[in-house]
Amino acid sequence: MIELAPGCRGCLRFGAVSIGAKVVVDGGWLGRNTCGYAPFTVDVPAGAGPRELIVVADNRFDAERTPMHEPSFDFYQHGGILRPARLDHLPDSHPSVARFSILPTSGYREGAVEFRVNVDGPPPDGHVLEFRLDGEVVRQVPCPPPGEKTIFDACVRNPKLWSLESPHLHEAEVRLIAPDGRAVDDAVDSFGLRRVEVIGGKLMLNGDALQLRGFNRHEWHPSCGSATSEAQMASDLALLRHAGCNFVRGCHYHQDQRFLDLCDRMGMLVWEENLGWGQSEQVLCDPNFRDHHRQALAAMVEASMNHPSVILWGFLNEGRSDLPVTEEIYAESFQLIREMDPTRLVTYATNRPGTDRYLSLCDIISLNLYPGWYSDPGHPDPVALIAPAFDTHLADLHARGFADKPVLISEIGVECLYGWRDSHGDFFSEAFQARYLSEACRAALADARFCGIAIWHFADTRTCSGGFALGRPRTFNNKGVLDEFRRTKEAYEAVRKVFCGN
Ligand code: ADA
Repeated sequence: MIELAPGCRGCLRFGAVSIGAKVVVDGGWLGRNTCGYAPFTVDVPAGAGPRELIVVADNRFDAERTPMHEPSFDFYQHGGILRPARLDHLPDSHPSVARFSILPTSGYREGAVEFRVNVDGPPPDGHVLEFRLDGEVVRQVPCPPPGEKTIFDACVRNPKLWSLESPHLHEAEVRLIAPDGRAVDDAVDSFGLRRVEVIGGKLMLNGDALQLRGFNRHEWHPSCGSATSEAQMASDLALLRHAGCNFVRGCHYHQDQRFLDLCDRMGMLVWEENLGWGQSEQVLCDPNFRDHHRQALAAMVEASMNHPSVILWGFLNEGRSDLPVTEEIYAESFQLIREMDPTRLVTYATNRPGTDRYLSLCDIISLNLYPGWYSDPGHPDPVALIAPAFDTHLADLHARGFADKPVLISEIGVECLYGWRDSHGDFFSEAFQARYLSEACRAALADARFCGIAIWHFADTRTCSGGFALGRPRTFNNKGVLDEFRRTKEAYEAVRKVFCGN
């Protein structure tokens, strides 16, 4: 049951309901969602007394209704309410703040930021928007009509940079003031003054060269599936930090806002990407899929825009970026992100760099490589293939005119079964994975042409069943350096040594 305060309409804000969701209040259908990881909102009209709220979470795959999800993705897509939901009580006879973003601009060192605000609800009638930075009023402007955006620059009075060593957060607030001087709505968020950019082929944070050391991480734990607790997130982040990481790729979907809050506070950099995993040519060219993809992409950028930890936006992991017919979805996705947020870098992870057609659109080139694991069967020493594979790809990218783009190893890894040892240190053993990842990290970090590495992956996760499972013992993706209970494999310590330089 829900009950709105007298004189209020409601806005239900869902973090994620999977796979598809319908929201019904008092028997009336008010909204739906078709991407199980994307945040969404549902407006609830004013009404007195307790109301029945039903959230129908439908875990069936349906290519028409929920085309973002496919049963063959290499991670288990649970049904249900995965992330927190809340009900905002909004004044029924006044406009309210629908969205607000605050982005550091080129004068970030001096505290320069750009505010953007949208309101919704009834049209304003003498209402004013008041902006505060760290509690001080910086501006008052007439409230725009619903659907129109107010954009303006402001400056933090005592700016402190957000950095890895000192992730300082400032606070922004927007108040909607009625003609009688009462604040009828407000929105508060934290933000960081920092700049991520590419200069001369180098990835830079606040003007300093940045080398990313990190892991890909799925939101998954055996005790709660993808509905992980904040405590679990914090403990995962502590393990990442202990391993010397400054970066996590949130594969392969929208990140939980609580996770991003934790990353903001600890100075952990994040790649956030739209739901996607190896979509085929048919899917990428389907107008229905493209619509859903666009909506989910916009929902991601809108939800996470204020987090200083997010430095990279991504989408369509390992999609068919090697085909001329998929140009539209790649071009429109880059365009949409850059229109919404011109301050961050945009990329996608490719597993076909040699024939990829859209790398010129990327700010950084991201390679998913598995030398010696998915290639060269029977090679006597797969680990010896890593450095030459890196060199070959870099030489190829250079020859194709991409010398000005930083290159990230966005995935590399091998399967390892927790506790498995054999006298040869063979495939699936802890010793093999440790040797392989140690060499991958060494080779990537030693080469200045790479801006970093994100290992595949942090912890073992349940994957889909069916044909795929034959190559996935236990129906798990076992390439974690931790098992699913976060017990460390040998590789965790091996990677830590390289990342921490000891
Ligand atoms: C791909 C994919 C990952 C995972 C990995 C693997 O690179 O992006 O999600 O499936 O391969 O383990 O094979």
